[in-house]
Amino acid sequence: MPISEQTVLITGASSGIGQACAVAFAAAGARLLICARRLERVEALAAQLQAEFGAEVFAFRLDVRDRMATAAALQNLPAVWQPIDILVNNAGLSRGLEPVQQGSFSDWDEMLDTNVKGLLNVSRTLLPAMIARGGGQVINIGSIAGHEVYPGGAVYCASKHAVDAITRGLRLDLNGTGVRVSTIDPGLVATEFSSVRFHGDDARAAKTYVGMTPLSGADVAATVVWVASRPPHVNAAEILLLPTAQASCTIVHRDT
Ligand code: NDP
Ligand code: 8X3
Repeated sequence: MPISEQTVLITGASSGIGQACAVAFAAAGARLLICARRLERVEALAAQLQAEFGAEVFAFRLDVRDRMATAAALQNLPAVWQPIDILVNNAGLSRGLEPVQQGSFSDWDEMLDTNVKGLLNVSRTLLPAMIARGGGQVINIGSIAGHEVYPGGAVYCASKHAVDAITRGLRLDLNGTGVRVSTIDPGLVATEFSSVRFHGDDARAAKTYVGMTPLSGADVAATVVWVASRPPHVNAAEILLLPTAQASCTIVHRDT
């Protein structure tokens, strides 16, 4: 089915990669469900996409950590917004860069509750309907941090290793159902990610991208749309998407 005939749900659409995915899917003609905690941002994005592309967009507030509210919101979507063909599990964050022995329990809870349990909360709610229809697609936004571990990143990396394990486990559990499961695993992407990691210290966040050209949200979004537009018998299961200047989590060439 062409993208223009599909309904796509994107979590974490208020910023960065999720916002860029909304733009890319709207440009491709998809119907869009966009959500995040910052309702005013997703509502403004919906208005922009309607004006720019004539897109049909429904924006709503969702905190993926809240299991009951997530199930209620997704199960009570207006009938015209069912079925959902493609789920982009993008909502996620890092907090802190301290070694484990100095780490913050609340930072750990936030990362694990969002990146791991939040992704499961949304997927668990939407998968039964996809299975019943005999098709659908889950595209997880993993990370290079799901392939490697770096100093100070133990818990964030653990959360993205968990996304990798869940992606592979889902492919086993869903085999034969017609539902495709993919992960797109970016390296450095210039978004609000580092500002969030450093609790709003934007000067420190900016240093993450000094002297190199990171990926943009649009670079990742183009890959998400490419994965979503493969024919039904093709599953682009896993893509590691890096800036050319990045060879590993810690080996990044900088012109400084
Ligand atoms: P941003 O901070 O720009 O965007 C993160 C998005 O996640 C926001 O829309 C935010 O919305 C949403 N979000 C966070 N917590 C929740 C929650 N509890 N419930 C619902 N939505 C939530 O960062 P990115 O765009 O970079 O991050 C998107 C994904 O990409 C994440 O999973 C991240 O781990 C991954 N990633 C990022 C990389 C990078 O270098 N930037 C590299 C590899 C992967 P709101 O605050 O409004 O809820
Ligand atoms: C984000 C990439 O290397 O900052 O997932 O952890 S990294």
